[in-house]
Amino acid sequence: MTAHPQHTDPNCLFCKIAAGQIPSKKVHEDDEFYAFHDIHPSAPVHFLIIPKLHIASMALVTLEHAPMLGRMMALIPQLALQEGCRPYPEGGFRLVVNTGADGAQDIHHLHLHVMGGPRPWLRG
Ligand code: DGP
Repeated sequence: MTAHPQHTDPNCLFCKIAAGQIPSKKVHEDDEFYAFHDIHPSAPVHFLIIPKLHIASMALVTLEHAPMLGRMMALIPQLALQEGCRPYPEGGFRLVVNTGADGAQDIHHLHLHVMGGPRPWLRG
């Protein structure tokens, strides 16, 4: 894969995690993406995947980001299996992108929650 120019925010917690300046339990890293365990897991498997490019929120995503975000989505199935989600269709996982204050977004660096593992962690 070719190297991509990266824009990071020195004050952003997740930029610091992706740069290794703050420790995390790494799930995956490549030129463009970093995935790590959520510090407060809500499911037996719960990790976050982020672009290294600093985008503050899903609300700020544009068409320009679409190819990169497509590559990020395409990584998720293999990482979910690697982290212990059971195979589809009996298993699977849930993806969540909290967006803005009304969407309960606490960390302002775009991230996808990947959550799975045997229920009953998820009701309904
Ligand atoms: P939200 O912005 O609401 O989608 O949630 C942010 C998530 O990030 C939350 O589930 C907890 C996680 N988180 C916050 N700070 C840290 C941290 O320093 N390390 C790790 N691994 N996860 C964190």
